[in-house]
Amino acid sequence: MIRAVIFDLDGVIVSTDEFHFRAWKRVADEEGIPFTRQNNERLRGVSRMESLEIMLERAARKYSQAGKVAMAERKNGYYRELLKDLTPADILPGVLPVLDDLRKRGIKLAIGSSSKNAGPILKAIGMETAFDVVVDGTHITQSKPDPEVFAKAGVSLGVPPGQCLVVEDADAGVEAGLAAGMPVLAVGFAAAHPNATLKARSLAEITVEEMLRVDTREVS
Ligand code: B16
Ligand code: MG
Repeated sequence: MIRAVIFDLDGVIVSTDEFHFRAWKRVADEEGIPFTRQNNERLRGVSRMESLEIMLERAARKYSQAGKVAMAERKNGYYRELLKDLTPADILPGVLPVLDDLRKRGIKLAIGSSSKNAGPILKAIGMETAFDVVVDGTHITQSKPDPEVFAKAGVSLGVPPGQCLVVEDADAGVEAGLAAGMPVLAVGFAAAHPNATLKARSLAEITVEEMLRVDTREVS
């Protein structure tokens, strides 16, 4: 039986995944590094510095550690500029009705995000009190696909892993949820992941009954 749902933030609750892409693209263009939307898919769910390393795989030159840190900070500055325009209108389709329905059924709600910007993002979309627990990039040492973020959220909620459903838009996040021993609903890009427990194009295209019907015995 599912007693809690742990939502990824970027790309599941809010469309900030597009802002991440635009900020990385701006840095890549400045550095003359080829970077496409398809390249960007591998950055979903992984930390800022790991994202940078993936982007630099196509760079023609090597960068010093200090140069990399400066580049990651530059990207975050561009990203924070884009976040200034964030409003509740950026909440993705289906999110509010699903949260409302889950809450009415007594299901606990959490955020499990790799982002260090999760606090300001939740505030900008008016959802800073919508979740019982928020675990984000400021609370973890290992980013997805490591299970740390979801394991911590489960412990804070006081719900065993097999009774927490993870909702993710990233392959790395699907793997993190499964590694934490939790069933995973994959949405968007991640819906192509072969090991996802449930799949949907978005939260607007799945019912809460379908989400809660997941057979937790299949998850080890
Ligand atoms: P920041 P999520 C992740 O958030 C993003 O998907 C990923 O693209 C980003 O690199 C990571 O957060 C770190 O974000 O630079 O804001 O700390 O999808 O796990 O909610
Ligand atoms: Mg995400």
